[in-house]
Amino acid sequence: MGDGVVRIEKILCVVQSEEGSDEVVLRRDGLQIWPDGDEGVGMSNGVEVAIGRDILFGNSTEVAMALFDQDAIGADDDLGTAVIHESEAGSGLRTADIVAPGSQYRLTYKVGRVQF
Ligand SMILES: [Ca+2]
Ligand SMILES: [Ca+2]
Repeated sequence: MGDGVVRIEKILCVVQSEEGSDEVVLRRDGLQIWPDGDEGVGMSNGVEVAIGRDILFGNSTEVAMALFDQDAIGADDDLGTAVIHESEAGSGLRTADIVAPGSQYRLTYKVGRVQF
């Protein structure tokens, strides 16, 4: 088991997917990582929101952060995924774009090692 951890610092909405605002949630392996409640965070063009979640790599060498827009009717929209690698540890603050047809978001994160 690895000791890698990724800290998701913030997310920027570059291009929102729908009119008004998107209702954004982040998931890993189908489990919601952010935000805490059921309601997605309202985001529109140019809005950046702090996240501050630490996610352990565990037995994997990568973490896939999946972005969804919640919709009141029908299934949530898959807005794409950012794959973060444990090998990025120690390289400081990084960004990853999450792009889908019609939307773009940017995650800021850093990868480190758990130390006791
Ligand atoms: Ca939608
Ligand atoms: Ca929506």
